[in-house]
Amino acid sequence: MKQLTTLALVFAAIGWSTMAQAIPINITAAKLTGLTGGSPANTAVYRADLDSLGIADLASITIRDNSSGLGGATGQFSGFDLDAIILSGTYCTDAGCVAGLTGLAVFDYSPASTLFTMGSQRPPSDPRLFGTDASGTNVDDSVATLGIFDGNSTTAIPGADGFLSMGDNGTISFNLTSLVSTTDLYMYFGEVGDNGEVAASSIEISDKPVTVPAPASLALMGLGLVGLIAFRRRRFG
Ligand SMILES: [Ca+2]
Ligand SMILES: [Ca+2]
Ligand SMILES: [Ca+2]
Repeated sequence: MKQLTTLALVFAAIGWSTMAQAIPINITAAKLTGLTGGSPANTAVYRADLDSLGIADLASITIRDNSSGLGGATGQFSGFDLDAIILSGTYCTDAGCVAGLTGLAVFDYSPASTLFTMGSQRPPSDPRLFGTDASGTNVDDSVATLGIFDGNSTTAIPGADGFLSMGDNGTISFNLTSLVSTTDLYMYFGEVGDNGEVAASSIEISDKPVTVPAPASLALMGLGLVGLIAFRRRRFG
């Protein structure tokens, strides 16, 4: 019995240790005055002060849509419409100021560093969300241009351009290409349409990259947990 417990603990430990050890911090963002974007220009810009949050070096940023099907358009435009996300040492109080900034070159929008989990579409659904590639599962940055506040705030096709619609409950994580000191650092991001979808979303930063646990790690951890549960049931009835 003791050997069984040890084995279960070892499996559980291996499972946990191979998963991401990130310590995410939920952050709040302030809406700036004015709007920016392409044509029409209705991108609302938000600012988060990343200094003094307990993370010295920033490794990843995660945004989750949790607008629960409320606000904004349907189909391929469902959910949070991300125009751009940048990091800068410059403090801005209005959207126009942010649109003129050149953000730090630490983003890579390819699937290697940008992990997108699409949310669901509200009917009538389209084959894929706006701003995604042909597979529908990754960002197409030639459309979304996530480094530039240039979104056209329209659902007309043609016309819509320059943003990614994440779908209801969609998630996007950016693993930065190098660590960034959070001293005097600001994050700015834009929501196309300024139609309330950003208010319910959550934003996390972490000093560790975000990883998708490999199925083998999860299976191993599951095996360990099952072992522990079996042991506890036997022992405690
Ligand atoms: Ca939307
Ligand atoms: Ca853009
Ligand atoms: Ca929107």
